[in-house]
Amino acid sequence: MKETIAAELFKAERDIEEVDKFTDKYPQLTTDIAYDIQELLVKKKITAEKTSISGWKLGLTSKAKQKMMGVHEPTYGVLLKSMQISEDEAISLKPFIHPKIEPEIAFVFDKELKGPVSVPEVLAATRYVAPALEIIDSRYRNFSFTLTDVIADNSSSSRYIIGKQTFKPELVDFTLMGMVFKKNGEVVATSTAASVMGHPARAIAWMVNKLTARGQSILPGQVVLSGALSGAMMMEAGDEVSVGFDGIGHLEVTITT
Ligand code: 0L1
Ligand code: MG
Repeated sequence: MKETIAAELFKAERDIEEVDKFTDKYPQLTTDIAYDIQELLVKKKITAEKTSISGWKLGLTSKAKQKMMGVHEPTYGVLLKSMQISEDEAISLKPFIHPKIEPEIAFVFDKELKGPVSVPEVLAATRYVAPALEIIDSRYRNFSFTLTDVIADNSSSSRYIIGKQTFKPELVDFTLMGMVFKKNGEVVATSTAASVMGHPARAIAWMVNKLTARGQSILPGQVVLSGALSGAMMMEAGDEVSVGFDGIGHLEVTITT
C-alpha cells in the first residue's frame, strides 16, 4: 500500500493531475505510515529530478489551519534543491495543479539539530533568517484531504523562494515581528511571527523532535520554512506578490503564464 500511494502521488505531480485522497480507500493510514509514504515519495523525486534534500518545511502551524483540520499538531515535509526558485525569476504557473502562495520565515542552520531541543537551542544553531514565500500545490482534488493524506503528500510542498538579504536571529524579535502580505499592491493579510505556534523557532523545535524519532535531523546548511503566517492565496498570471516583515525586509515575486 505504501509504495502504491507514493507512486500515485509522484505521478500526480509529474503529470499535473489531481488524485482523490487515499484515506477513502485506506482508512487505516496512520501518521507514522504517512511519513513512511512521504519518505518513499521524496526518494522517487530525488531520483527522477537528480536532486538532493535542501531542508524541511512546517505545515499547519497556525491555530486556524489546525482547527480547520481538527488537529492539534503541525506537520512537516521535505524541501529539495529542485524546488527552490530565485527571487529574480518570474514564476510560471505551468508546472502546477492549483498553486497557492503563502508568507514564511526561512531559517538556515549552521549546526546539526537533534532532539530534544528548546527554542534558544534552535536560535543558537541558526546561521541566518530571511523572508520567504512558499508555493503549496496539493496533489489532492480541490485541496481536500485529511492529516494523514497531507503528510503522505509531503505536506503539499511544491516550491520556495528565499530573500537574498539575510539577518542574524539574535537581532530579530520574533515575538513582536509584524508581517504584511500583498497582491498587486493591495494588502491581503497582516499577521505576526507569533501566529506560528507563538514563535517560529517553537515550530522548528517541534519538528526536530519528530525528525529525531525517525532517525533524522536538521543538517548544517539546511533551510527550514517555519510555517505560514497567514492563509495561502491562489496564484494568477500577472500577479505581483510581496511579503514584508518587521526587521527582516521584503521579498517580491511575479507570476506568469
Ligand atoms: O505549508 C503549509 O501549511 C501547507 C500544509 C498543508 C495544508 C495545505 O495544503 O493547505
Ligand atoms: Mg507553508
